[in-house]
Amino acid sequence: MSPTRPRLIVSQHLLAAAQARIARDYDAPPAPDHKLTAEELVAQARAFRPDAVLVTSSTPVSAATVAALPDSVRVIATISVGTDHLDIPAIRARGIALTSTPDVLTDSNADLAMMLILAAARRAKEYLALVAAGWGRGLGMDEMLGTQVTGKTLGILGMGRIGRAVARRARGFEMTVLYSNRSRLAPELEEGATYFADPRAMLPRCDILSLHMPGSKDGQPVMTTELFGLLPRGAIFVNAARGSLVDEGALIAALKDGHLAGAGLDVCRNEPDPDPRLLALPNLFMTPHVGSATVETRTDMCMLALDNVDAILAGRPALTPV
Ligand code: 8YV
Repeated sequence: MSPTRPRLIVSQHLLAAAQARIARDYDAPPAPDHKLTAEELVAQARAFRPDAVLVTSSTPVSAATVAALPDSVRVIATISVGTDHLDIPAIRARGIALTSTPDVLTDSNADLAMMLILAAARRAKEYLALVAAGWGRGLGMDEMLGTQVTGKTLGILGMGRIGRAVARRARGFEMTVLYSNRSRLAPELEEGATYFADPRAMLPRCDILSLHMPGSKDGQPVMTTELFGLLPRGAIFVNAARGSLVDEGALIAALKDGHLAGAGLDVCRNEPDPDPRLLALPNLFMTPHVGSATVETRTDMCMLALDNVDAILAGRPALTPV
């Protein structure tokens, strides 16, 4: 008789390789054809009684959701590095193991942050619009000029794994790197970047500011009118972290009045329906939360989440516990 296979549900369809591994190793219902809401996740969990629940950052797991999960659930594995969609104390209080997928998405996210820096500084949205409209007329010597990136000063708010990966890339562009973080890093992790305990002291020196900190749970923004105001006129602002970090009204005002020359966002507050005022700005280059969206990285994220589930259900320690 074959041993009973562990039971698992997923909040959204995963990459084919991950779905094949699930089909091979688990009892699982067909993957959903849309991202499950928290209510749908709970309904499926109560009907199927899984040992493991795989979610992404698109499916919030609040205290109420945790309370409604059946006793069968032993592990929640989020396919994300961010955990702001999860009520961690509630998960812990129910004795459910929790894992995430750090490290495997660091490079992909840092690559995208560089793309946003370059796109925002070099007016990519306006150039694309011009070319899409047929181009039709050679630009003048002083027309539609962007901001040079090479050699500028980059400020990084949040110098964790991703912030440091952005700093490494910025050095390739001969940039001076400043950072602000809860605590100062060891010199081997700083790699020459200059630490500011108070971001307010760093911002006036930044030609470009990039956010790489976890999302704020209470929705309180880090970037307010006051903080945008501390950046020098003509600065570039980038956020590939979480939309909750930014007061979008303050960002829109700073982009409209030219205090910021441009911005690059991969995230916003009301995903996937951004404030239309953001989308209307010619100097805001935006991507749809795709920091980890490469074949390599999304494959690694799914496989790491499944490795974590395998470990926990086999009584071994998780590879990347939260
Ligand atoms: C994912 C993310 O795209 O890792 C994170 O925190 O936000 C992203 O990598 C996301 O989990 C997919 O919804």
